[in-house]
Amino acid sequence: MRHKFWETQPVKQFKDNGDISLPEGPIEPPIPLSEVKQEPYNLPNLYEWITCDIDSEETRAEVCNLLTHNYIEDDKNMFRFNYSKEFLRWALRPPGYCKSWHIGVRINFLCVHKKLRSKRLAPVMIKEVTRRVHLENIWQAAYTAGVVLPTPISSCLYWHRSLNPKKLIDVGFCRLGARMTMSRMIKLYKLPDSTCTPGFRQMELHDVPAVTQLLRNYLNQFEVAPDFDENDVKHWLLPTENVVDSYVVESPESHKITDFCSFYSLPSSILGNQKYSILKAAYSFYNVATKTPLLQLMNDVLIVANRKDYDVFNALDVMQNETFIKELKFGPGDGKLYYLYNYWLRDTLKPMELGLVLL
Ligand code: NHW
Ligand code: MG
Repeated sequence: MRHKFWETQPVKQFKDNGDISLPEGPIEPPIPLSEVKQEPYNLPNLYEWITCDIDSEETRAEVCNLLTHNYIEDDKNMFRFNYSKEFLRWALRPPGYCKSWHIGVRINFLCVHKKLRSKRLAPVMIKEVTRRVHLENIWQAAYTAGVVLPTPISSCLYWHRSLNPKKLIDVGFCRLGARMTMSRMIKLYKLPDSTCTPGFRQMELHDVPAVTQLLRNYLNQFEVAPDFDENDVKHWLLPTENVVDSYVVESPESHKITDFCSFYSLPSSILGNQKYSILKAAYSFYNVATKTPLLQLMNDVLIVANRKDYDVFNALDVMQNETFIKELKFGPGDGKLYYLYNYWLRDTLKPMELGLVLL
């Protein structure tokens, strides 16, 4: 398959895959900022660039509305991600973000949506955001997509743990298998009311240094992972109601933080169901177990998510997630592909070699 746009970009091309003569690292070196194109890319007539002010309640609502009606759907178009305004505030304003990277396109009076597909607008938007990132002297990026582009560094799979099997079946998220009844299904996925690990509690502000240490030590072992400092941990992991939730295990004896787990909250709209309109989904984020077995820690997170009324708990097969996925009754779902922009990695990575979760 030809990729008219991606073949012109500094990303690993399919034809070079596995070429051992190429050095790992950046594909194109940085250039002086004065040589980065200073004017925005041209848009077709009647379209104009805008910078979305994510701090403004009104703009946030507009972006939220655009995504709610036009963002990612599953293969069968039964569900569509429904990012909340609070989630967008969190996802789009991490430490080091620049306002100018929140680009939007408007046509006169009308907001961009489904009707503007297949007009080669995506390449211009990607080039424009790349140009603005270059102007901040940043030359690499990581991204994920459901579609195959040149060239994934890894292909991962989503796994789903039913918490509310009745609703999941009602909305068509899963089906009753052969020789399975609703009541057996409900029993199969039933979880206890309270967590079992002593010292398991929600993360608090004063845990930030300890959690940062735990995470840094843990993420070190992966081929691709974020390099979190305390500021990042505070932003990405400190609990925010209905956005992100984190738990620690504080040793009852030493009061040391020995384990950590987290999930983010990303509901989906249920398309065309009479009874339900929203699927409440939790997504496994970063988990570090040094003392508590990971399986037990994750079982406790499932208990918490279930208590908070999530319908399903999702996890990618990244990091050490494979070690609990089967045992904790997750079932397989869609794939998610990971990519790097302007960085050559010789070999494709196994999901377990990835230490990065993107929203
Ligand atoms: S992935 C989610 C992407 N969004 C959705 O799936 C929502 C629903 N779909 C759409 O809105 C998570 C449209 O279908 C989109 C494409 C806008 C996806 N990534 O305008 P045209 C992210 O957000 C290529 C990258 O005609 P369209 C991560 C496609 O292969 N490229 O298509 C985003 C073709 O190029 P080719 C994608 O359907 C990371 C060209 O776009 C893509 O109207 C972005 C066609 O354009 C995708 N998901 O609009 C990269 N989907 O070469 C960041 C299609 O094959 C890179 N395409 O001819 C790093 C930037 C920063 C660098 C800093 C140094
Ligand atoms: Mg387009």
